[in-house]
Amino acid sequence: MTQVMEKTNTASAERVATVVAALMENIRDVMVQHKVTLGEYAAAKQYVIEVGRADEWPLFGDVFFESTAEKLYSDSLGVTGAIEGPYYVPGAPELEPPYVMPMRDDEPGEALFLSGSVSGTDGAPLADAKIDMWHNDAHMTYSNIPYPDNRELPPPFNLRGRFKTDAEGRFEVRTACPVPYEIPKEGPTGALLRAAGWHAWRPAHLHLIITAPGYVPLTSQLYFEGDPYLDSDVATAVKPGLILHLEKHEVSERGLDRPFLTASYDFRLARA
Ligand code: MBD
Ligand code: FE
Repeated sequence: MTQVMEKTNTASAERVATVVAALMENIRDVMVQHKVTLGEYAAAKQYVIEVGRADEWPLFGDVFFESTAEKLYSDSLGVTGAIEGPYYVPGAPELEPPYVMPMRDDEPGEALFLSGSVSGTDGAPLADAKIDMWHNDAHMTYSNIPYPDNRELPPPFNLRGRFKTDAEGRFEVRTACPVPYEIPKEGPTGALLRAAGWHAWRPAHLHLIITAPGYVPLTSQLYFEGDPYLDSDVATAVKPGLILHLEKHEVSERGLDRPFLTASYDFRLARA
């Protein structure tokens, strides 16, 4: 059994010495293998300067490297999680049941009821587990996030909310079903994707952080079957176990005057 990994924002001096040495050696190896020119070195140096100037290191890091660290971490715990990504904002509104995500009266997108449960990896249902969920709107925009194209933002904390499991460890929340998401392309991260010939899409996804006393917090994402980007997520963060089956309901029930979707997922948390 591998040792459970720490998630705190630290790195020991010993690890830094080991990992940084390996990193530098690997970069030099690539330079030698590909006979990188001085001009290419200068362009690369300018490129990383631009990433910093555009304040895109959070985006760049989470798109290209977070999934690798996340998989090592989740595997060490025996859980199925996914990357947090760059757009989590703490302090989202605490919802009251029946849970409906904060949204505009005319919020575009199909109504989605996400239901499910939270339990320990041992199967114990977790009552009062906290779920913090956030996702983009139908215009591919996250609330509270300044975009490089200075687009108009939805109201603060739109489609960001916190809710809890009931006494049986179950929950249901209504939201506006997210759509595939193209990461900002105007900045240096987008320029690199273009240069490499890669698209900038993530499949439609919900972000969630689940916490319960005595358990290790779980950061995860949920995706939807049939999404065109499941196999080519720019952030390489899709895991088969996180893809939901969407049930379409044509009849109007639940007080909604239009068709809606339902999906369900059971979260499993490792003991702390
Ligand atoms: C996102 O919404 C996201 O989830 C990731 C990983 C990167 C950029 C935007
Ligand atoms: Fe996201």
